[in-house]
Amino acid sequence: MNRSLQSFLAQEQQEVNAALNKYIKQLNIPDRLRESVLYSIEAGGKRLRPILMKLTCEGFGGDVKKIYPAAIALEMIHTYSLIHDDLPAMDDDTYRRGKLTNHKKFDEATAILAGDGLLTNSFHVITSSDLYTDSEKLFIIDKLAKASGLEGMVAGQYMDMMAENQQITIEELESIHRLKTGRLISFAIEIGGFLANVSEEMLCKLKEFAEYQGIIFQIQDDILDVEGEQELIGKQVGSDINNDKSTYPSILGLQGAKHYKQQYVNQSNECLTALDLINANIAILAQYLADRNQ
Ligand code: GRG
Repeated sequence: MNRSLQSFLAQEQQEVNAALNKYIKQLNIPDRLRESVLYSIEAGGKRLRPILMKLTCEGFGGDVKKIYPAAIALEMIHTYSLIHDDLPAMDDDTYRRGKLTNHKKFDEATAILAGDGLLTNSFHVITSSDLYTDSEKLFIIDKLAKASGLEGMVAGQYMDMMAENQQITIEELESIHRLKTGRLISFAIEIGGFLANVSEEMLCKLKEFAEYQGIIFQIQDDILDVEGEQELIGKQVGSDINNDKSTYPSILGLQGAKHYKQQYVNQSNECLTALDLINANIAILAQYLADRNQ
């Protein structure tokens, strides 16, 4: 990664972390539950969704300060989804981001409640903000609930669980990930545009770009899993990668998945040229996300 992008991302991550900590630390939470929430919040997430929101808002000339409550809410929902995804009833994982998962560090009940609390309070971050008008609050909450709820990420997670150990087509895989991973990424990009007051026409094009970004993000995630696994096998180290699930490389092969991703990158780039952006930062981030190595 180029050094200026690396330091830019580090600086943005710090700003998001500070805003998240500030919100959570002023809440009156029982000690152990607070510890559990902060454990996952402070576990070193990349904060890519808030950064996507910020650069989209900035790219349309918006006031970037306005993204923080929506971005913090989004990251809280993302964190809840990871805590619950790791539970024994779901993926039953021991490690996340190189650390023990929340339920392994604390206990299952605490991890479930930490996730529940993050989800519920994400809406409070928005309602309690003085940066938004009432109608902006309503718009953001409506979009966030739809993106994360029963017709969004939760549906995608359910479909993913049901597809375990099943042969599925690339179209079925894609419809899972459009919901499971794509909807929160799309929310980030759309709200970045909304807060910069983009026109209806631009918002429509932006949604198309956002959908491509969600898919590209997931394909790259799957590619990184395979490459990581190959590296471990090369070093003769045991790997605990879950092979019960279909992925882009398991259906298309590693090279096929890379080629498939490139087609989406090309379509995403076409969308970008149709957007009235005042700088290239979102394009630089999109390129980085497509090629990221972590
Ligand atoms: C439990 C309702 C519920 C949903 C869980 C997001 C999700 C749905 C599961 C996570 C499983 C997974 C590995 C999905 C692949 C893409 C993804 C969302 C990866 C994690 O996002 P990053 O890379 O994570 O942005 P960090 O750790 O950087 O925050």
